Amino acid sequence: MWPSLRERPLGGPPDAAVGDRAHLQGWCGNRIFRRMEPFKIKTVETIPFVTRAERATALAESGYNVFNIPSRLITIDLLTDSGTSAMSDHQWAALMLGDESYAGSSNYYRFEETVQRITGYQHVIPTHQGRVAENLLFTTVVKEGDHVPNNIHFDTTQANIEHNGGVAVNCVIDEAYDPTIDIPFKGDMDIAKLDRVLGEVGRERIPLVMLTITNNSGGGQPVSLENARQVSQWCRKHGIPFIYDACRFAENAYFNKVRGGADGEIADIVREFFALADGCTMSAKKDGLVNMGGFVALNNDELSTQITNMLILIEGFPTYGGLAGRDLEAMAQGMEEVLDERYLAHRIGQIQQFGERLCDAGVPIVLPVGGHAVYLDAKRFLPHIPQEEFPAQALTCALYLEGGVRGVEIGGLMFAIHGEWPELELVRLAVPRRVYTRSHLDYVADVCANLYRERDSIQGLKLTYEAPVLRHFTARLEPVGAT
Ligand code: P61
Repeated sequence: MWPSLRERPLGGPPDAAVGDRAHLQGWCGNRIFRRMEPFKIKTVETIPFVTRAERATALAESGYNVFNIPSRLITIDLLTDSGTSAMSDHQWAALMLGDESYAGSSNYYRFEETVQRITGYQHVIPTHQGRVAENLLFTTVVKEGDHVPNNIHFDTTQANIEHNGGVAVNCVIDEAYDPTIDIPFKGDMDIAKLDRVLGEVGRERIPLVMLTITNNSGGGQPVSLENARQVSQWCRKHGIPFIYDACRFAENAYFNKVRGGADGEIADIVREFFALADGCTMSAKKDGLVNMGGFVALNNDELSTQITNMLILIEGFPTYGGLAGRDLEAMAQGMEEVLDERYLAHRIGQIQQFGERLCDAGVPIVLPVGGHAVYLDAKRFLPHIPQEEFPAQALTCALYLEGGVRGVEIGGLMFAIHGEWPELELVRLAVPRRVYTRSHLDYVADVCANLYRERDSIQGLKLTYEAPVLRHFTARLEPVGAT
């Protein structure tokens, strides 16, 4: 049976130094990393504090779009977990090993060997971030009218597919669209929906199937190993390539260990996942634990050659791909560190606790708590704001005004394109890796709780400017009734 939020196992290896092994495996090992960071802090960065009046001015000047607010005016920045990690001492040391040769940098070979070992894929093509990996893949394989299924496409994959004339189709299980349904693997793909796409457009129109681990747009929810197996079998049966969007592959593997999807070492679970597919795109700004970096990894020789040729055109030579040699070294180190089970136990535990605090205050969030973020459910938080008035964006702005907290809207502003509104109106509070402590997140939970008590005073927004693609980055809005 799936236990209640608080009773849920968080996992984490037993700590031999602390004593009785059986006892530790029972509950103490879990609790250690739930309560305590498995790292010490070597460098600190001062947090900005700004007055409410300054925040109100910043918000109005930003066009009610927190992307336009300078970071010096943000107290706790939960806009994204992407590129915002703190690097370890070993990663900073790795930077000193940078070999900035144009061709054949030794850092590339370490990076290549690391990715090959972790994923099992043969060809490793470095890019400066995830969307370039997507761009390279989709410009090579997607033709006008092609359909690309995914559990839920992230906005950059969707935009890159559409930019090439393709159609991005979301095939996640129905439960993913109900924030109140609490099941362990809410990122799973619905195989019947894959069958439906196949029936409608035919095999020739599906150049690949993607699976996003964890499913960012649906609440950071994990995909089970069993589901990945089913997707793999489906793809093999129909001769369609299977590619992961692997940004949070280690968090996904850890969830499988603690929620009952898989056993063994994290590295082995990761390998088992990757072995089911033909390749992946990766933004290493997440589970690569670096501030910049990404890659495409593939087994197919011909596709890799085509992508490499494209890489030379838009990013750089195949042994650096838009990155400095030192960045490749730090990325290789980060890819190793993220597999540490103690690190993952703390990471997932920290976010789980953050979610529990919000639940205790009655704040509506997406259940279960995902891997890299807590998602506020704006439809339930602000039922008085209709979807056309961007409730999740209104809540994002209100959080900034209330406590200098920056989240990101994942709702109509991001996804209502071509006149269709998404099912979910969420505010994602994404937690950077190894950056904030529990007390920072307690502060954010208090800000959310205060705001929830005053929710009736929050007003909807209307657009005053929108760009044709990925409009949420640069959109400008104003409160309804402002003019
Ligand atoms: C994020 F507001 N994610 O979650 P790149 N796939 C997946 C991602 O989560 C992802 C990429 C591909 C970000 C950054 C971000 O509108 C936004 O390295 C599952 O960012 O190119 C990125 O990787 C792309 C935030 C991206 C946004 C777009 O915060």
